[in-house]
Amino acid sequence: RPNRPQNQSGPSRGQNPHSSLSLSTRRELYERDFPVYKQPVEVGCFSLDSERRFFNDGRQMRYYVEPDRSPNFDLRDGYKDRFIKRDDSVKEKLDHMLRWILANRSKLSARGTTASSCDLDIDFVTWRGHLTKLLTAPYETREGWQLAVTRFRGTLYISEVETEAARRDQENRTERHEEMMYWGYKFEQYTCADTDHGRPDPGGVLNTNEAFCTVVQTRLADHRLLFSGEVDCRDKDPNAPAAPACYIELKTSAEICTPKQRSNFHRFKLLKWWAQSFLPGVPRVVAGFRDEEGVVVAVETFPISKISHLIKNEHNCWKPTVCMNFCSDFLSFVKHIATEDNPSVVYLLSWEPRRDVTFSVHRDSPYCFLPHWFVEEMTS
Ligand code: 0WD
Ligand code: CA
Repeated sequence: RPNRPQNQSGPSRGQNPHSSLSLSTRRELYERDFPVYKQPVEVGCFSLDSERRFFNDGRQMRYYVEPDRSPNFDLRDGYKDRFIKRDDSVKEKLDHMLRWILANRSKLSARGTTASSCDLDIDFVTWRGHLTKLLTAPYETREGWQLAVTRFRGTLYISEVETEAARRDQENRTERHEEMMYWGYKFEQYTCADTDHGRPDPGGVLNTNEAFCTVVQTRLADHRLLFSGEVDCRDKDPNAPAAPACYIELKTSAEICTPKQRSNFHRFKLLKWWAQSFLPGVPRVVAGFRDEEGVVVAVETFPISKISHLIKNEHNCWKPTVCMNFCSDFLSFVKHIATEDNPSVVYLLSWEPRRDVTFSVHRDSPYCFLPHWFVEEMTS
């Protein structure tokens, strides 16, 4: 069954020939050999400044400064008075990536390599975060997703649509939860400097509009991928290996006090951490373990290549091969259903835990996400 849409009972036909075509997320269907996943190559990067303006360069890169093993960082410091929060009601969709593509079109080898051809030599363009959701879907029991797909000049663009449930959760967040979302960013401020010789400045203003994003190219089975992900910082040693091998992902997590907490950490948190960093080839996660008061009591490095060994003792645990094979089959499914090449057509793929992935087709609808400036520039 290589790379065919999976369906327990085989494709069946309703009134619309595709309306009952669906894709299962059942784990046992994806337990086969690990698919080909080419070493991701960084083809560029971009930065978003304190006002969320795009720059086609690495000006927002930060440098990791190793803290003490138990540094007692107070993650609550500055939440009330030195915090500028990105407006998450602004839906940016793929816009920053599309800007990067327009600025770097010549780097993305054109099919046939004639100067006039502007088709990208790529099957899928998306955010890394969307692919993370695909990798973890066979193990996800709480949150579903909706992904909008448009085929344009042979390339499939994938952009997330916020689900109703996610919007409700966002509106109903408690003050405690709001503050805890700040803790992850505060840990970054305690451990990152702006230059390779600089020191972190935990007394400064923390602005979550700022971001440094890597753009990588790779291949999963027969899918050529171009995606971008936000990178927290890099190794400050100028002799460190080239990107993405010099990058470091920073995380915070509740300190682990009981065997039950350790098991949950392995089964749920390490899955998300592994999927997110494995995709762009980021080799390590530095984790700050914090207590209930938001004080970092321990710092530990997790090499991504060791995570799958760490979890092998857990009963009924997640498997990297299931994640990658599901993602690969999902992308095959998308290629199969999203056939009309048209920037104003959206194939909406919807998934809820314990259900199959289903889809619907929308023409000139509010789901359209490729902006006119992109379509026009790519067509001219
Ligand atoms: O739905 C999304 N994920 C969208 C992301 C929609 C539109 C834009 N973006 C972009 C932003 O430009 C942002 O800079 O997301 C970028 C990050 O993308 P990603 O790397 O693909 O996302 P993900 O892997 O989910 O998150 C990486 C980090 C997070 O760090 P942690 O350690 O918590 O995983 O990016 C941050 C967050 O710090 N982040 C975001 N930043 C801005 N907008 C967003 C977001 N929607 N989601 C996560
Ligand atoms: Ca992070």
